[in-house]
Amino acid sequence: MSQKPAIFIARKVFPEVVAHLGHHFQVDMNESDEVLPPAELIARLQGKQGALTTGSERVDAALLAACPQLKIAANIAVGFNNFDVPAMTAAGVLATNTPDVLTETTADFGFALVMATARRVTESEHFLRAGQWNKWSLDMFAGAEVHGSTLGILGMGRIGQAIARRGAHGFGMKVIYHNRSRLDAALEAECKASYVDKATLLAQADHLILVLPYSASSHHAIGAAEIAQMKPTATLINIARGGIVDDAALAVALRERRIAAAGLDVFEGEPKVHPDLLTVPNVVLTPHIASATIPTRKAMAMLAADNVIAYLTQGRPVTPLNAEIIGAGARA
Ligand code: 8YV
Repeated sequence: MSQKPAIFIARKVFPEVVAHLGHHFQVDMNESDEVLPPAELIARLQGKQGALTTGSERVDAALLAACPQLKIAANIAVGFNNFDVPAMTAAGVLATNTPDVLTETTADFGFALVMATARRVTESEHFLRAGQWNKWSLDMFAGAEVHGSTLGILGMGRIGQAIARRGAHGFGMKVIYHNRSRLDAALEAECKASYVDKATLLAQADHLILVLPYSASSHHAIGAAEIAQMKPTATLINIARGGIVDDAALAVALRERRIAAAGLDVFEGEPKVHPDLLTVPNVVLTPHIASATIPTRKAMAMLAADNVIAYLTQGRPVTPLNAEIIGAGARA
């Protein structure tokens, strides 16, 4: 009997996902769950045909050259800015991500941050825990209105649309959005969202939420100049990727109250957080947990596993990013 192909799981995943993969492959997993330095990742990938990765592992030309047996890297994330997709395509290595399974969960969390930020939930909790609450006052932690306000969405993919539906249908918000391409009329009507240019979005949003992918062109899409165009009463929410916001400029703007508040789930250089963000009170900070429910994280890991199984056993991945390599362009 021929040996099963070998694969590597770069971070610890749920036992049922390991078992599922084990039916088809010899499975090696990074049990420590520490982020492996590139050289160690390369060492662990020797002889492996497939890898399950997360946003913490970079798959680039150097890794691909050093791992000649690798045929697929399946990201356990919808975002894939940790992949150099052109280098993967050139090397004939398949890239996959996990769209759809996290859309509604991530949109829920976007709204959690809108609510927590506008209504000053964590700031007031810190105050209470610190024993500072000794009387009630009319304006105590008075925040911004959510229902009936204007929700601005930058990036109108699946998650942006799910946020728009929540805002329009659940909270009676006016929803405006800006995106590289405009949605078709039927989808705009269903989301009750109106397309505007970026300057209008910045000027009119009471709550601006970022849901666009990170790339060289979205680096610092929100910096000091953009923040200056926002209302002083506005809130800014980033559930997309670190680097889309200039965190240093945001910290200054929050300290000087150029905008009211921010809610951030992602950071430039995370898991490090800009020290100035840690000292301003009007920011809600969470450690990249927008998709973190047990069912969704299991679904994401399972979809990544299914991509590896489907590609290595039948050549037909579920959610490929560079399907054009399949066939003649793929590593043998
Ligand atoms: C992931 C995310 O959990 O899917 C994404 O793009 O940002 C999160 O859902 C994280 O990137 C770990 O891979």
